[in-house]
Amino acid sequence: MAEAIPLMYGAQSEGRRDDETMRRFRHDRFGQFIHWGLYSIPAGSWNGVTYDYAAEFLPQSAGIGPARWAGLVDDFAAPEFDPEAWASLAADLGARYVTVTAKHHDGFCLWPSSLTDFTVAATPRGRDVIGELVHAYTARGIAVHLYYSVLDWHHPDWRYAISSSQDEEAFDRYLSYAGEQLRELATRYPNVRGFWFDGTWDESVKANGRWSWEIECMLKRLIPGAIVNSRLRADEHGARHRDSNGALMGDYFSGFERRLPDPWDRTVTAEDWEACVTIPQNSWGYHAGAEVARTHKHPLELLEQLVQAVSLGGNLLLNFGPRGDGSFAPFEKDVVHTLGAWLETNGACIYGCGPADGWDYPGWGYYTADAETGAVYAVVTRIPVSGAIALQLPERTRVRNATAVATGRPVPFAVRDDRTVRFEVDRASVIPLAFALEVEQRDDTAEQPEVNPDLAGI
Ligand code: FHN
Repeated sequence: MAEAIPLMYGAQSEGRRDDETMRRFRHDRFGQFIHWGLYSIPAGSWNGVTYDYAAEFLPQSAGIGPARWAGLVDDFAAPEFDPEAWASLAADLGARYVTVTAKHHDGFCLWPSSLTDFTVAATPRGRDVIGELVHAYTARGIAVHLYYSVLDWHHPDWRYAISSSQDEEAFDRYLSYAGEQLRELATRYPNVRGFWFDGTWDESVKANGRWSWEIECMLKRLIPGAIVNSRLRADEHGARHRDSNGALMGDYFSGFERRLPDPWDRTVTAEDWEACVTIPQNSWGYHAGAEVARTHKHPLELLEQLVQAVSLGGNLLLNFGPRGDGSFAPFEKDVVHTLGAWLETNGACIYGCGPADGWDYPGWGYYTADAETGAVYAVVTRIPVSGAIALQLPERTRVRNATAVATGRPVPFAVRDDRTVRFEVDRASVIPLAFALEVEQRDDTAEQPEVNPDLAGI
């Protein structure tokens, strides 16, 4: 194993955090991402042209300069913005935390920052969106993480790369601005649980690993126990997410974006991680275009992603893009109702759960296990045409009972051999079926039936 290289600005801790705040984040498993800002108003179209790319990238897609884009501030009246209704929607979804865009790449701040005029304070209603949301979500027992884009298209001192002393001076001014904004956020909203960083892929940011290290230190000093995603961090050699010795920086890996690890990839269970996913194929801000609408995932596809994430020890952050007026679109409310209803009766196999050790990926769904009790759950998301579900048991394991999580009713099963039990499921079922398995270790010293050598190895 190669000798670790000495680092000043690498990972600040080793292994999983095991404090209460991190245990809560891990237990929550399911978060709602909110992308809302000026981009939500044009929703992917500009001057009568629709751009079938992510709505929040419209300035790039349509070649709109910062001054023209800033003109949208006057249109950001958000008559339907109702923080309590947003918090109720998150609760109905079954989300246990929410991550909200305080500032996205366009630099517009959803809180009245004292460091710039480009904020909600300049909008017709001038409401402190972040402050009202933090209050409403917290009042519903929903933890809040603030999304902050280091990338800032609006700020004159932003640089994509540093290629001169002038660039360096300008970007240092920008990093000071961003650092003071983050101090401001942590000071104004001290009961947020974490910070979700984005827009850290440019050379200019990778060349400032020390700044990212200092930001992590500052936030955790201002809010003890604050949770920071790995996407903030670079080390002094420009390594991102994991330092030059491979150690995870920040508190959980946040590199799974619009994708999950393979369902059989148990390597990811070694650390905390979160995957963030969209309902359309690729738009985080609300996009009104017909082509993008055709890419919307079915709610049950999103539910399966949640179960898959939990089966591999991760969290799922599911994105919603409220419309410019502050309302949610019907397709998003469908997702809320479908996932919320399922979680209402099946949440036991999600919240507080993680990988079921020894239970390999079965193909017809996922196994999860309660991290405290060890209870094992089988969640069927791909019902075979036969309706027959075979469970390959870990060695020396016996299933004593099985019950349907949603109803608590016993579920009959047949023991096929000492490593296989078989369930019959309702082929007409149109939602994932979750079973709680009561398992015990088998005493293998007991008499084992003679194995027919002709069958050995089948
Ligand atoms: O460019 C952003 C995008 O708009 C969105 O915020 C996602 C969320 O993870 N992050 C960036 C793309 O990687």
